[in-house]
Amino acid sequence: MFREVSKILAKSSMAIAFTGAGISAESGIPTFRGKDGLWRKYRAEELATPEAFKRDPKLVWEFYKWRIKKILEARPNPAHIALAEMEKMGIIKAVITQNVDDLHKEAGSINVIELHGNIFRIKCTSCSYREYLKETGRIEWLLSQELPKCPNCGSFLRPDVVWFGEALPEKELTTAFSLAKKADVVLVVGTSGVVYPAAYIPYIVKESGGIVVEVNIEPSSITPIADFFLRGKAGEILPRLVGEIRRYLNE
Ligand code: BV8
Ligand code: ZN
Repeated sequence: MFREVSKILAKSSMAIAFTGAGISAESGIPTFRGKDGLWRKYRAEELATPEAFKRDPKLVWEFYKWRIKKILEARPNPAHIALAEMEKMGIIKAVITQNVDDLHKEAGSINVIELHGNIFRIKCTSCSYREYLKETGRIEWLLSQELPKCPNCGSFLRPDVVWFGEALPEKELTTAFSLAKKADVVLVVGTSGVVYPAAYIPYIVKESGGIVVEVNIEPSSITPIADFFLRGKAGEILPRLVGEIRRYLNE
């Protein structure tokens, strides 16, 4: 199975990756629906919504500050690094991710499409103010705030991520869908495939005649349409794939 998948990836002309929370699990970041996917007694779905923010912005900010701190302690794991390798080898043309943890870019991936935003970006709830905290160096400031306010207009700031019930960013979504239409292979890594419209990506590849390769520790909603299901941890499977591809290319 590994050899066959490596050959398919090595010979592909337009392979893309589609990733979810599972690819960051081995970096110590809790997934959404796994057993560790809880924060206090809440599920992310209850807190990652505009209604929750309206009702209790302090609680929602506590949740996001907790996640920022977890992500700051995290490093890209061998799975993120393997995908960056595959991009360098000219195999993976883009990583389309549902994750907001910045770890694909930290691992060296260049062409990363963030469908659900980025936890290190904040935006104003009223004016167009937006800030990437890693650029402005204000992460510590943010973590010290109970209710961060816009420096422009004084309104509440919020994480620049897509909450449930909110539309995905137009540009990223259209780019992701058009890449999926052209892709001859999609490497689906660490996603339960339940969140839409992101979860359409593998279906679009399939419908356009592409091959679906899934890497997950257990079957997901995508598995029924997967041509190959590599069961296991992404941090173990992806580096093995890179090794196999290297061997195949050097034959
Ligand atoms: C929209 C950012 C419309 C925030 C996220 C009913 C009511 C209300 C809404 C809906 C509904 N039915 C459908 C919807 C739509 C809704 C949706 O799909 N809900 C689902 C839950 C049913 N979608 C939306 O609301 C979207 N917006 O539809 O708007 C609209 C349109 C136009 C105009 C206005 C409005 C917005 C969805 C985006 C939500 N934001 N994140 C934040 O992060 O704080 S989603 C969140 O879930 C994360 O992005 C996460 O990545 C994503 C998906 O989850 P997964 O990544 O798959 O993670 P999960 O934990 O589920 O799975 C982990 C997998 O990894 C597992 O399979 C596990 O086995 C595997 N794994 C674990 N360890 C490993 C591993 N695999 C490999 N190796 C390992 N080591
Ligand atoms: Zn403002």
